[in-house]
Amino acid sequence: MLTLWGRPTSGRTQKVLWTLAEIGMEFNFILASATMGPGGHVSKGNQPFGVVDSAEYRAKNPNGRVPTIDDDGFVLWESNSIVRYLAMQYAPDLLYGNDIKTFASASRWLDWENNELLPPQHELAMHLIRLPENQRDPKAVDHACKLFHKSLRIMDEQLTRTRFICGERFTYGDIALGLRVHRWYLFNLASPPVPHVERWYAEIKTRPAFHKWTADPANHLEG
Ligand SMILES: N[C@@H](CCC(=O)N[C@@H](CS)C(=O)NCC(=O)O)C(=O)O
Repeated sequence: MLTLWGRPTSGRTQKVLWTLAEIGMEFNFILASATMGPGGHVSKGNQPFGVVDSAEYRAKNPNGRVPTIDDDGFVLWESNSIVRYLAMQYAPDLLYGNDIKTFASASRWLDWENNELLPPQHELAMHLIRLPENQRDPKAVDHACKLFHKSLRIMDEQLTRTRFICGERFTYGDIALGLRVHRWYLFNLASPPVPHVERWYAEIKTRPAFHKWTADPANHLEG
């Protein structure tokens, strides 16, 4: 059976959890982190889940980061690569229509999420939730909001033309963006008007797989 190391509050782990839920795969989930634990972030004095500093884990993932998977002896780290591996190995029809151009298009949005949405959203999580209040910086929040708004507008423009981010079918690209947009709306910040993103988000939220790990606000707002 596949084993996943990570934590549900990690956006990168969430990409893998949602993908596994779409595929409908059983797996072992081992909670692992150097920065967060059951009580929240270590900066508030909480104990981390650990595991990532052990020699056994470092032999699998020398970065000591999450997520990592072990699929019957095949070990893989880097969240985007894990999502692409799972899609190709277990659900090419469901996650990219078994079509190379659709695969590449979804891969592009997955990388875009990593490059454009993740960095400002990480800043927001730190300065709104995870850091102790006296270490939070409202300027960092403002700056991150501006960057996130710019990306939301880019998504909105794409979604004026297509039902999902890569066209008329759901792909693994929608998983990465869906997770970030869900977290964004849970932060309850002022948003630019993005009616096509809202229409798409409403549809994404009807997927049963979204409800398995991603929907729960605790996985986004606890820290
Ligand atoms: N590029 C790597 C980055 C991995 C990474 O930085 N993961 C974060 C969680 S989202 C992490 O391990 N944080 C420290 C920890 O939880 O110990 C990936 O996408 O998998």
